[in-house]
Amino acid sequence: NQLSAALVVAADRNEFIVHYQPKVSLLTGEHLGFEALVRWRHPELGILAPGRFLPLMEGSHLIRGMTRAVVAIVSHDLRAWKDAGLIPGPIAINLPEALLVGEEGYEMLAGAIRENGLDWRDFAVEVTEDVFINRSADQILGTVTRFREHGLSISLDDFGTGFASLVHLRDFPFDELKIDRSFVANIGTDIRSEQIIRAMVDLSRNLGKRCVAEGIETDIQRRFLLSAGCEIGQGYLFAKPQPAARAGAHLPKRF
Ligand code: G
Ligand code: G
Ligand code: NA
Ligand code: MN
Repeated sequence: NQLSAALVVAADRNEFIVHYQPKVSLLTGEHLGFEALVRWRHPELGILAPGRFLPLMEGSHLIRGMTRAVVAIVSHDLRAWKDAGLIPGPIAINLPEALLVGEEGYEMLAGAIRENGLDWRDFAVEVTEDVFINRSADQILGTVTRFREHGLSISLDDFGTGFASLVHLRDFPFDELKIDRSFVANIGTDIRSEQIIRAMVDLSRNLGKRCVAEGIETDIQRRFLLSAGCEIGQGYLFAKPQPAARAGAHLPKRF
């Protein structure tokens, strides 16, 4: 269709942009880092969310070009923030399956770090559960292990909604588990969602992983998560995903 045709040239036309959403301490509100979230600035339709176009890219090389654009934009913004004495924290890139198998994803980040004088720890990587539809933990272990050897943190995203089984939790060496916002949305109304959140927090703690909750919109949700033992979160309660200029406005400064 028409959207797919326009998508083919979107990367070359610099139509992909990045919004940043902070990860914060649920106790103090302290800024801990960002997640980079891609948007497509479509020439006629305006800014489109990933739900509108990522599905059209699945299994195609286009997602690699898009990710390359995201990494370039994030590297540029990281450089500018660091040069201004700001502390953006690690910026998490959502890496698609296509870039977790083979060398390309690793080389993409390594190249961006080299070219912009950045550090590995300026980045983090998020992997959605869905990579395990087609891949075993084994098949992405090489790339993930190399990232981790540089001290870069790996998150397992959208936990509890997709295809990650307990076997993946056992065999896949990640650092952070992200509780999907569908569970968080039900805090206060659905006791089962609350019990599942408690179990996920306990599971991540027992495995020695950090736990991050997504989609926190209310103080009731924030306080429930803290009481369950989850100490890091993202959501509209703190900040929506925003362009760099606005996202950078409240960053801690180096003295
Ligand atoms: O930005 P939004 O809240 O609409 O994000 C929806 C989903 O799109 C998120 O779950 C996220 O995993 C995915 N997503 C956002 N940015 C990127 C990106 O740069 N690359 C990939 N592969 N997925 C992304
Ligand atoms: O797919 P992933 O979970 O990585 O992306 C997060 C998505 O959730 C983004 O599309 C972002 O815009 C959205 N999001 C972030 N915070 C909130 C929130 O507090 N409430 C809702 N409903 N969506 C959120
Ligand atoms: Na993500
Ligand atoms: Mn997520």
